[in-house]
Amino acid sequence: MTDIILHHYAVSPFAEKARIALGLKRAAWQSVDIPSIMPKPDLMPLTGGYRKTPVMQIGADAYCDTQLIMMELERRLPTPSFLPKGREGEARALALWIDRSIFGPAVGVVMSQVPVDERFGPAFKKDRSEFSGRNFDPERLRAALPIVRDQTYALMSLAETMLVDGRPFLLGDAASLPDCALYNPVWFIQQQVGPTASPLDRLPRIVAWAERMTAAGKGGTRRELAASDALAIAKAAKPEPTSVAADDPSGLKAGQILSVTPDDTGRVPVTGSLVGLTADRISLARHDERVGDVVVHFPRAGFFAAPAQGAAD
Ligand SMILES: N[C@@H](CCC(=O)N[C@@H](CS)C(=O)NCC(=O)O)C(=O)O
Repeated sequence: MTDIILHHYAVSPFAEKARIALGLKRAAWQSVDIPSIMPKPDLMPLTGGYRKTPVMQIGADAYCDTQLIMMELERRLPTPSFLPKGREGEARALALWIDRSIFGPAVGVVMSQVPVDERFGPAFKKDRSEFSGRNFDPERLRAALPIVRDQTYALMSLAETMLVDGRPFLLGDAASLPDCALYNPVWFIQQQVGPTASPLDRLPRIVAWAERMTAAGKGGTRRELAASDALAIAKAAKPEPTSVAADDPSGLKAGQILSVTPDDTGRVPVTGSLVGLTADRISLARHDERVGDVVVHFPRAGFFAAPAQGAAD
């Protein structure tokens, strides 16, 4: 199989979701270190504008959003599986719920307590204001601590309840998609604030579960790769074949020029020619001088597709 390349940076919690998944699957993967703020000049040729972290590249295919990255990893490395038999929808829905509801307040818990400039650099606040569309103001963040801590507790305690019967992981004996999703905000609080920082001090089962996740996710081998080499790998490769479902209710057709945009943060549209469409994935072909012909894949949940004017590069 062509190598898995993860474009990411160390402190990114969504990247940690992908890294723990690669570890659980004992994958061999290559790591490209990207900036934590814009500009990201060596990522843009590959994604066509998608700026979030992480992005997974395999040859000339770029996979955006961990929702899709996890499913693609599952397809390519089916063992051990992240989708318990007969509970695939449940596993995916729970992971999406965690990503969408727990991550935000957990980030608030971190940002309201750490010295942001010192830890993430002086340009971080401006970048994240643009990224989120909300003013990343330290005073406002500090004032919100009691609220975000309370929300994080209320939401994480639902996961804590799942562990009350003694099961080692959220859906049973093996780590699955929701475990990787929950690891993201728990890891972020632990790394940035402390191993049992509030509200984790009131969630002992989650703290013990996180230790099990860390231990189980140590597999895998990581090799550093220069961004320029990753782009050269894309240029030398051909994208995987894809197809457009003719009966898709959206009415979108192969070859249509579309823009795909995340519905929440980092709303930068990516424009390309529609080459792949399934119930849960949308894929655009693009061309860039530095990478040649590439296909960028997005999940459909949480991404808007709309007809766009102009060329696909
Ligand atoms: N829904 C996305 C969320 C990714 C996300 O928000 N990542 C953060 C870092 S943890 C990000 O992109 N921050 C801005 C940046 O890295 O430029 C996913 O599942 O991958």
